[in-house]
Amino acid sequence: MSSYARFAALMAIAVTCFLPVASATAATSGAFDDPIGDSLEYAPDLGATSVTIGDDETISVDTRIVPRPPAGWGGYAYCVGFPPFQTCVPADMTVTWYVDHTPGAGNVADDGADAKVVAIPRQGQTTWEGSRWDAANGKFAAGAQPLGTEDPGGARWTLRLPDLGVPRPSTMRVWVTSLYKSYNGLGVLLDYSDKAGPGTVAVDGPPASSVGGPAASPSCLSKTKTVNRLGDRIRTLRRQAKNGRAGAKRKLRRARDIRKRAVKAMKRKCGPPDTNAAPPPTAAPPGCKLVTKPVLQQEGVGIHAEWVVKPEVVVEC
Ligand SMILES: [Ca+2]
Ligand SMILES: [Ca+2]
Repeated sequence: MSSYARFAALMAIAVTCFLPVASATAATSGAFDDPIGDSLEYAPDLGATSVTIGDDETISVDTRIVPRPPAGWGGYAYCVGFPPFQTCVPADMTVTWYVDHTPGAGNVADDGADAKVVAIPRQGQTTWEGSRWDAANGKFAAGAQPLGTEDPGGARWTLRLPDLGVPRPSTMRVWVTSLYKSYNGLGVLLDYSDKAGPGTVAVDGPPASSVGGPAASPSCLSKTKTVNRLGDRIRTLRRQAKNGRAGAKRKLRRARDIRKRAVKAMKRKCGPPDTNAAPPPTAAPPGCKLVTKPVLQQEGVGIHAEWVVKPEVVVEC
């Protein structure tokens, strides 16, 4: 019990230290609070959270956190034996920020969350993951990696709004959950958590269409349409040739030649296609900047290939 008394004293100091951390009062920011002291062991104790939407399309979220024993921030759950013959078991610990920006969409089991950011502290290092709800597959799919940092009193991450699929304007709900799970030395499952929020943050306009960046040129879009139309024709002719329809083979050869030339013309108008499957960059090196540009992309392969022009974040130096 004496250790709890010490925690209570620490907690009082923590409350005094952490409560003044409030959000800036810019138009697009918000904050919500959670008491320090409602999680005294195992799960990291969440405090105040502030959310800031930058003019540069970034969202930054800062949460004050007090790590708790026995594992602190990603340490060991327990050790067996004595050094040097000691075996230590790492704790299974996460802090998850949920973002619900679109009503009626998102994961029902997570209260409608459309995106989330997870920090996984483990033995002195924190792994950061970002993901968005993929309705077609019924699961969160990995997205752009957040730029996460920690300080002695909490954790902070930054992402671009489009990386989380946040439309402008919209009203976001944000909440944080810290979880701790592990078995103790006797094989009993320890399952602890702390929850902060939700808080709401208004994301001001411009409308989503201008977030996508400049539109592709009309001639690029028209060339793309031509190539896709020829693709449709080739698929039809291929079926007809397979069924032995008279003249289909000759027409198919001709359509393929025309499509080849049309693809060349499309690439001239739209610029080189993006063949890089890597996630979009989240930060630009010094002297460069992130810009949103219409980029030619191929969806599907072989005879099912379709060309689309999509806004994409690229590094421009
Ligand atoms: Ca708390
Ligand atoms: Ca939602």
